[in-house]
Amino acid sequence: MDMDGFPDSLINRLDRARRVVFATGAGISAESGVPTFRGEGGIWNKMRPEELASVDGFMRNPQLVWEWYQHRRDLMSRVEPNPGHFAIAAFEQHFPELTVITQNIDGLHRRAGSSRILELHGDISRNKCFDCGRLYDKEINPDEDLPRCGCGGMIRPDVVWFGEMLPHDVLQAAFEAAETAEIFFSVGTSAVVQPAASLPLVAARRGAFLVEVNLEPTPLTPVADVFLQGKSGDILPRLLKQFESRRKAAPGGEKTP
Ligand code: BV8
Ligand code: ZN
Repeated sequence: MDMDGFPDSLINRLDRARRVVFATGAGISAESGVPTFRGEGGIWNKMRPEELASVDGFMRNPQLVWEWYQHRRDLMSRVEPNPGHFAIAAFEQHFPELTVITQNIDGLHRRAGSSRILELHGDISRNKCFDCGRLYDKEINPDEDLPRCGCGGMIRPDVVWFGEMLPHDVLQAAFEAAETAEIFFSVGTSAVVQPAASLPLVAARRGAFLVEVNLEPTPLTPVADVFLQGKSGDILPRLLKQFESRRKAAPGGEKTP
């Protein structure tokens, strides 16, 4: 164990790594004030996800689904990225290939400065037509008649609901990144929603060093090479700091990727 509590096995690998993946879930945004889905205060403790984050739920009650998304959209427009997001963005300068694969729809990785981001489940700030997929940039007021696209289709949030396929190109890029990663970080996810939950397993099978950063153990923990238990907004900046100070102290100092 190094002085700051991170195992040498991790720091040494980070020192040699070229291809690193950070795969994140709702937990990384919790310290920004965005509620998670499960666990303490999770939004799914109060309602069933199938009612609001599914095609059937939307078709059954589009007004209610829009109210839920408008509420979450308003909340996400008022929050800021936290030190966990910023640390991942800062790690980018140290590796030739750093890919962020996020299940989150809050756009906080982009606002923190990460440049290669794969949004598996879409982005809450975008609306699209249910039928033709055309983006629709006007505000939606759930209290008024819901607008329709020129093709007659209903307008919905541009997010992936349960039972829906993920965007093919994004999912393909995510599996490619997982298959070639030397280090795969799983951060702030309960690791149950598929196909996102398969990515760390694909990476581990291909020989990646698997690091989990989470408040509590998950089904992935037994498979991880290192489990860093705690808040990502605390752990990731400390890991970055230790990694960078180790880099500076090394002969030849800063290593350019
Ligand atoms: C599909 C967007 C197929 C919308 C979301 C039975 C078995 C296996 C799979 C299935 C099954 N039945 C159905 C399925 C498939 C289903 C699925 O996986 N269901 C699960 C529940 C079993 N998946 C799907 O439907 C996917 N599509 O499979 O299509 C298909 C095939 C052919 C043809 C057609 C279709 C689509 C899934 C995407 C759903 N959309 N979000 C919206 O957000 O409104 S899912 C949503 O929930 C998120 O995007 C995310 O993916 C998921 C939540 O998970 P997490 O991010 O992990 O959040 P969670 O709260 O659970 O955990 C937070 C963690 O952080 C906790 O562990 C906590 O301890 C930790 N934490 C908290 N604070 C901190 C912290 N950690 C660190 N620091 C902190 N400060
Ligand atoms: Zn349309």
